[in-house]
Amino acid sequence: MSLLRLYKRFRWYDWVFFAFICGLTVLQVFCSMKNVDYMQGLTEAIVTLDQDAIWWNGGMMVAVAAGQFGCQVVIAILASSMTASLATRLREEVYERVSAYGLSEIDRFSTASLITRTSNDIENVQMSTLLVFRMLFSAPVTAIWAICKIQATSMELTWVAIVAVLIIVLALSAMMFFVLPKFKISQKIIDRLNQVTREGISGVRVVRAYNAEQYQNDKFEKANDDLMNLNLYTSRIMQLMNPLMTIVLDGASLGIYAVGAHLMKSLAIDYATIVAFSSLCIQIIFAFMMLLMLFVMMPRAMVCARRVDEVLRLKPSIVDPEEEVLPDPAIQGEIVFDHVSFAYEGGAHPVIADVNFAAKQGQTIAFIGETGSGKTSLVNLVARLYDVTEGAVLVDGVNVKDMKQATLRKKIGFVPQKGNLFAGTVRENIGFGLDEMDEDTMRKAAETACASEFIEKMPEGYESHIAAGGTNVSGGQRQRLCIARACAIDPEIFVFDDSFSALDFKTDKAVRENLAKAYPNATKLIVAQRVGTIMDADLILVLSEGKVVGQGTHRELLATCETYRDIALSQLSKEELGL
Ligand code: DGT
Ligand code: MG
Repeated sequence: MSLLRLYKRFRWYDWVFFAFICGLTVLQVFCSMKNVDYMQGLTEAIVTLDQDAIWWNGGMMVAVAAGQFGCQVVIAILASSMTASLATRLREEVYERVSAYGLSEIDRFSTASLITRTSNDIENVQMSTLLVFRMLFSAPVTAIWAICKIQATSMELTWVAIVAVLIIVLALSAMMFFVLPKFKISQKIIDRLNQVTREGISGVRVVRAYNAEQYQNDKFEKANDDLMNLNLYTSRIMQLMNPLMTIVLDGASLGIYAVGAHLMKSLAIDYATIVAFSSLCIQIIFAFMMLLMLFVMMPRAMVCARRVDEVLRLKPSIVDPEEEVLPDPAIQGEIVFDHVSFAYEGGAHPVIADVNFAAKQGQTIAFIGETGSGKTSLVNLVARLYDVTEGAVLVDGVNVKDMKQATLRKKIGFVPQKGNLFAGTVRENIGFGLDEMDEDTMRKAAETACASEFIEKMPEGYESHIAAGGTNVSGGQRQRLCIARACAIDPEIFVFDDSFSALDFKTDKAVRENLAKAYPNATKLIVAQRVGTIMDADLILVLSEGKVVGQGTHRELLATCETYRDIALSQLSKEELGL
């Protein structure tokens, strides 16, 4: 079923190609049957030493063989182009679908599995579809045509053919019984291998630091060995196919000549008929083998198809509304949390419970609280990376669910807690996602983030290369580049999720002052660990286990909120706090 659903991606012209393939298949089988006739004629001619007939039949055999070859070439070209374009379309669609997924859907499949599904699984679907197009039609046509032809010859010889086919069917069914269950689990093992490989490579620093190479290697070897054993098992069984086929074909020929010789003695049949019969018999056995091979290959293709189809059918949970509510252009940078609660999918407890606050344009709102108190989860809701479970998040007076995601995210300069950079130049990273960025915007962004000084010291300045994930710059530099990236879009709202933690106190202060100066009208949401970073905020929310336990300015909180006072006193002296 899943396979058929994937086949819906074939375009109309693919079906025209398919019709051609069917037509050519019939033509090809016709040629091969004609070949047998001419072979029979040739044998007769050789027996009777009829020179003209030898030339005529020999020539015709070459001609029909050429016709058959031509058909096969065209079928192969059509079928490969159909399946290759199907695979391309599927990959494109899967990639687009995965890009549209929210974080919760990606968690559900796991990254490694999504990669196997986009690459290996689609490839399997492609290869087996190719096989289907080339065999599914031609094998039965050949078999039926050949059977009709041999029936007229002799019952005794027909029995030899039937026995040979029965042996093939039985042997292949036994083979299927052993390999099919293995094919079904192979994709899971490939998923695991991918996961271990990814983990080992991306976590290489930690692996080194903990001398865990052997531990990781063992994990890899286990997955690798599992895959090897499975492949060995299936390919050993499949390899039995070749000798088996030779034995059956030779046995059938032998049987036909033996029975034929017997029949010839009683003059019921001539030698040429036996030659033709043996050739037809081989074609029938071959056709059955191909059909059964298809049955062996198809279950694996179906497993792969189901896995691809699963990805395509899972609708992203975060989608654009049918009708967008446009915010009033006069309102900018306003954020309201109206009784917001949020729980992760599968999580037992809400990680955000009944949070209320409102931010006006240009204000700075800060969030502080122990680790795991839900700060990241809270600011993720502003950019609608997850949807709230209860209540509503309003940006510029409109519920974020009623806004197109692109409209919403254009307003927000988001600096995630785990800053990620992409392979490319510094310029490309700062202008990430922008169609174009002029020199001034880039420099202003870099200067605001205090990044210009170290960028200019790099050998090629703004054209210097950044490695994937930003692994060739320091943690603080990475944070500053992420801040610059947010500045470059000149947003209405900034979200800084713990973005100042890797900066020294001086730079931390400088960046905040630059931001206030360069983007005075932008609303700033700041998650911070250091009280010093947020002391001047217009509103501070103190979070504990997802609940707001204090809300107000620094002064107010010092007076009223015990949790805040504890945090503040653990970092600054009484004098510094003015107590
Ligand atoms: P931090 O960054 O260490 O200071 O901590 P917060 O305050 O940013 O905490 P947050 O929002 O990352 O996590 C709050 C709780 O939610 C915590 O108990 C772990 C849980 N949590 C975080 N991310 C996920 C997730 O992706 N899935 C699930 N199921 N739970 C998560
Ligand atoms: Mg966090």
